[in-house]
Amino acid sequence: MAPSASRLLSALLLLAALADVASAAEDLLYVWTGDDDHQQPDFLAVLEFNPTSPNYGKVVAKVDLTGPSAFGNEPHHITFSYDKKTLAGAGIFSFLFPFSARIPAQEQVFFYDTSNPRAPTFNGVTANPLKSGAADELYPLSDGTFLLSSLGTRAGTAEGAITVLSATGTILGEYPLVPPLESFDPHGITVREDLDLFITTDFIEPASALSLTQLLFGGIRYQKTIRKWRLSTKEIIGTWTVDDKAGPLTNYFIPNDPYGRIIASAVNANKIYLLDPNLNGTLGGLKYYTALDLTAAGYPNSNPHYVRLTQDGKTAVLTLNAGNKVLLLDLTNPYNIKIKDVLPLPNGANPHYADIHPDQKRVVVVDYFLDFKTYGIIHRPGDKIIHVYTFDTGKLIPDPNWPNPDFKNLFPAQGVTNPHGTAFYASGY
Ligand SMILES: [Ca+2]
Repeated sequence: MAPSASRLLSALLLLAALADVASAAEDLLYVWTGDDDHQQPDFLAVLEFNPTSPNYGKVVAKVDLTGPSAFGNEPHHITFSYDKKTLAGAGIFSFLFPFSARIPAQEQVFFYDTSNPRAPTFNGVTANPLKSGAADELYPLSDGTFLLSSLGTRAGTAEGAITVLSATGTILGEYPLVPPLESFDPHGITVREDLDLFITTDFIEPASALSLTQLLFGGIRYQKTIRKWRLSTKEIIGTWTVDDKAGPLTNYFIPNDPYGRIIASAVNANKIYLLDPNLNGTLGGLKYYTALDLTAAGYPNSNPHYVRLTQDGKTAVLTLNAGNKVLLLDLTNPYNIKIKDVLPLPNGANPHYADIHPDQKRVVVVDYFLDFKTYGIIHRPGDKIIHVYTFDTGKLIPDPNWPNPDFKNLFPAQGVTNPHGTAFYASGY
């Protein structure tokens, strides 16, 4: 063999060896889970997510919270830090526990050490924002910090906050310094560091859904505002006012879109919006457009919740929480989103959270939203099943190897448990 061919062969063998390492890389699904009757600790479940493993969908680890704040948090959303060595999870009910006098001020955010991804640990690292309650979504920034959205104050009234947290639970700031006068109840967060922007959606005023205070509101107070922030200064620099009582829940920058446009779901308006942030005046103003009207499309009162985009920005998966469906969407023209496929779930499934795996072929859908029980008037307990669908064929197809773990009975010692937010630990992508 000529020397050049020999070198080529060596290089190919090395590449093959590296490919083997990549295929052996970790592929795990973390599920932030609440104990339904609040009698056992809330916990993090780790499920095998490698589709070639005989243990695909089985429990790899279960890590309970410990300490006085371990109970009744109603685990909501979680995310990894940028380096994936820390997982931060928010408890949307943690702020209620001063009323129940379990402890004077329950911690609201919990940090797991994920240095060993198959055996994460909880070492008691927590955070408790001073100004805000109803802790909701977290977003990791490249400097190692997190942005946390909180829907309301410590009393559950309007004027939530965005809190900046370190990976060790230190509160680095609570924003904005001067809140908007009304309707500031942030839920969804989407960030483009390259544009120095982040966007938040004002969903509902939490107190309007609580038993103690709901009569003052006459029903759930859905908000109608979406905020444009400068990331570096954490200032609100613009506001979209969308349909009255729209209830914007989640929002995502279209990946790499030169116009910086955003897709947002509006629960009560039953619509998907396209938002134009008016970068350099490119499109002529801070405008929004109805990109998909679900009522007009034949899905009235369906409550769109999580909309997740593929990395090419051309496809999205959407959960209909009240409509009990999962939709596959074509975003080729983001001003006129088309429904490509509809996957019906049983009545009462209540799909809420969804996330697309980095492989861009599988989507996780979690059937649970919130069950306020005696605390309030939102009762969407779902069937507590986690689904996996493939969608790369243009259809939503249940993954035949995924065992559809049912959190009603997956952990018998806890009784019923409620899976909410998930996060992928997927190396090699
Ligand atoms: Ca229990």
